[in-house]
Amino acid sequence: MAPTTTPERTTHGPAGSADEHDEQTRFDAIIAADQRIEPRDWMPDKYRSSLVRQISQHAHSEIIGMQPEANWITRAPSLKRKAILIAKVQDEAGHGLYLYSAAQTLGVTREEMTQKLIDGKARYSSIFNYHTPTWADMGAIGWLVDGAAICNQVPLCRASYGPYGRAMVRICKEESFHQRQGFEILYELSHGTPEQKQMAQDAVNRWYWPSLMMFGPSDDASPNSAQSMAWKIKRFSNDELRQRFVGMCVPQFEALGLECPDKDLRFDEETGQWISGEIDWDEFMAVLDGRGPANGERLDHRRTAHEDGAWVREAAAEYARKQRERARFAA
Ligand code: BYC
Repeated sequence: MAPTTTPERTTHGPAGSADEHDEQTRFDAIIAADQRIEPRDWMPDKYRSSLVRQISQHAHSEIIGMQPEANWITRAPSLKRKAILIAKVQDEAGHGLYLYSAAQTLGVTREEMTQKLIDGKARYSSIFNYHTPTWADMGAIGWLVDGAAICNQVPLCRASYGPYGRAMVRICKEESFHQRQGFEILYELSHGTPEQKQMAQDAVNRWYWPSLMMFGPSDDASPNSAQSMAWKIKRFSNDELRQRFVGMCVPQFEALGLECPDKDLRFDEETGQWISGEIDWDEFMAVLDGRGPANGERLDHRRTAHEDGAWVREAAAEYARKQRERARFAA
């Protein structure tokens, strides 16, 4: 596939020059006015690199995130469930592609991003390093993981970088369906036989805490938050969004008839908020360091899929070359 080139930049002067000062002033005014930075606009190098960091990690999460559910496509309990799950996993592939495209507008190539991922040098969401031993895990992923993703991603629809914010609008719409289908799987199980209800409870017990970790480290341990919020990439802090998610889950646990695995969860009358027990940050750090239950197999699988897909990339490149050649002869 054709590599993407760095979009033409509108900087007129060298670093520290009067021109660059004007560009910075213009950039700051766009951010202050809550307008959008577009690919050809001047932007500080650190804004660009921070966006590449976040958007590429987000894209990788969508792609690696296909694996825990793809594992259940052939084993889903009915044809209808299979069809729904296939559609959901395809949606995640689409999300990855929109996000890689958004990152490419910043001058990084798809090949570079993919290479970093398969070399184990790129991050992707911690949540996808856990196993899915039962059908109920499909429900827990849809309800909790997509639920947390929506909570985190709806504010990203207003991210100051245009291509990222616009990609997020469609992604969030699709995530809402995903969340509903997960809830529905769990609702059926929790209103089924005692064994089915127990299966639903066990899956929720497995996924609840890791889904809280999706929001990132606590605010005092989040090195990127302050700058990302000043640039209006992030609109809320990690803890604010995590708190919002916990508040959303409580009535839904009740509707499902399932128990929240957080035994220390309590309602604070003064703030009107649900306060969580302590998150196991050692577990979070271990998963980020590559020592989660499924880190190794997720990367191995991605690497193999990339190698198996080499012929598709070669065929596409050859087809594009022939098209160019034909166009040249025709001209
Ligand atoms: N997992 O300073 P912080 C989906 C890293 S997929 C791994 O707070 P930031 C779905 C962080 O990157 C949706 N790494 O960072 C798909 C940073 O590392 P570097 C996934 C994490 O960026 C299939 C360091 O820790 N969602 O929905 O301000 C099926 C310090 O953190 C995690 C997104 O990708 C983590 N959980 O805030 C079903 C959302 N948390 O780069 C569903 C987009 C933190 O400094 N991303 N790190 O080495 C974001 O919103 C933000 O990047 C985060 C972190 C809130 C995740």
